[in-house]
Order: sequence, then C-alpha cells, then structure tokens
Amino acid sequence: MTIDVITLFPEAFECILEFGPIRKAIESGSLKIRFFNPVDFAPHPKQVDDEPYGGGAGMVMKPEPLYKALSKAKEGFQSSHVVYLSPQGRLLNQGKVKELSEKDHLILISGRYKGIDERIMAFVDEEISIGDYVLSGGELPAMVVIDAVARLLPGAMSDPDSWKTDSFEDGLLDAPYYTRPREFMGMEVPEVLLSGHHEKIEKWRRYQRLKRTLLKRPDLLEKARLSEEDRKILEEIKKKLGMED
Ligand code: 4FV
Repeated sequence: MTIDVITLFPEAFECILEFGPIRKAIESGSLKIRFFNPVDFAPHPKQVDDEPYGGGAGMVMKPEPLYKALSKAKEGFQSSHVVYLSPQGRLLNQGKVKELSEKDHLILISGRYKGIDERIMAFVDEEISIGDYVLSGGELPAMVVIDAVARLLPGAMSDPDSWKTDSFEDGLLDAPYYTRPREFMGMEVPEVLLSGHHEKIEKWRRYQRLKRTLLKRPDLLEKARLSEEDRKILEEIKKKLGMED
C-alpha cells in the first residue's frame, strides 16, 4: 500500500520511518510512504494559511495548496482513500485500522492552525480523531495511523501472527505478560505460565483477558465477540468480585 501524507512538516515523520515495523514494512515492499507539502503547491509568496472569514483568533489553511497537493498525490491511482485527521472525526480504533490497512492508496491530511478550509471536505472520504483533546497539528495523529496500519502489513512484524493476540483483536484487552527472571523483587511469575501446558495457559490467558476487560474497559464487552464459555467465566468473575448485575 501507499500512504501519502499532506503536511507542512514532512521532516516531523523522519523519526518513525527509521526503525521498527514501519521500516520493515517499507523494506519488505508492502508499504510506501510519500509526503506532499502544501507550500510546494502555493503560488508566490507561498502563502498556505490565512485569516478566517468572520473574524476570530487563529489562522486557517487555504484550500488551493491543499487541493493541488491532493490532486498530485492521487495521480496514477485508480482509487484513493482520503482521511482528514481532526478532533471532529470518528475515534480511531483497531477495527478502523484494519479497514485502512486493506486500502491500496491512503492519503492522510495533517492540518495545522485552527484547521483546513471547510471546502476541502468535499474531497475527503472520512474524518478520524485519535482522541478528545486538541493538538497543535495533524502530524502526530497521522503518525499514529501509519504506525497502527504498518504493523498489520506483510513483513512488518518478525512474528506475522503476533498481532493476532493483540488487544482489541477480538474486542478484548490483552492478557498480562511475564518474562525472565522468574522472581523479581519478591514477585513470582504465575505457575501456569511455567507449566508448559499450552491448553491450561490459553485458558488462563482467556480468563485474564475477560477479567481485565471487565475491570478496565467494561464498555468493550458489549462489542466483544464472546462465546458461551466466555459469558460463563465473566459471571464467575463478577460473582467472585461481588459485581453481579
Ligand atoms: C486531532 C485529534 C487534533 C486540531 C487543530 C490540529 C488539531 C490543529 N487530529 N485527532 N485530536 N488536531 O487535535 O486528530 O490543526
């Protein structure tokens, strides 16, 4: 897939391209990342922002440089999926990440100042937010999308199945992890994990995922894919913790 980023600060992305799953996805050829700077599409004197009509504080990104950058990025692609990162967007989640990772061409618009001229929304397929807080630019949100998408691509992860046990994969939070040493500051590793009994270990991890989701993110349980066995375990946990409905 190709991910194009329309941004006034392409240099901000250097740090994420140098290592980890993003670099491996690029090296494996499953990911290409390009940058389009609206300044390069702005006529002299290269103005890319201006005052808001109707007055008020702050500046707005002008439509023409954005439109030209967008058109340039689309060149040569049958279909392109255009995403504007903004607080007005739908909250990003793993389901959306998976959906975006199946696109051939993804264009991410990173705004600055108060945002972009609203008329550019006519060329945007969807708006995505990474959370209910205000950042100084859409670059970090674009990096979040790139990182989350890249790790699902072929060649990105040393163990290609690793993401299958990730949080949210089946709607539940992940189980706790332990590694050497067996004893740390008086704290032991759960016995079952040392048993080599894979079925017991899977059962324990499923139990932990259900318990942690119930305690940390009960809202996720509504959407999670739960078996009858899972529901029985959840009732047991609620009883044990005195949380019966
Ligand atoms: C944001 C978010 C975000 C708003 C004005 C950039 C800033 C500035 N984007 N999720 N939260 N964007 O705060 O995606 O232009």
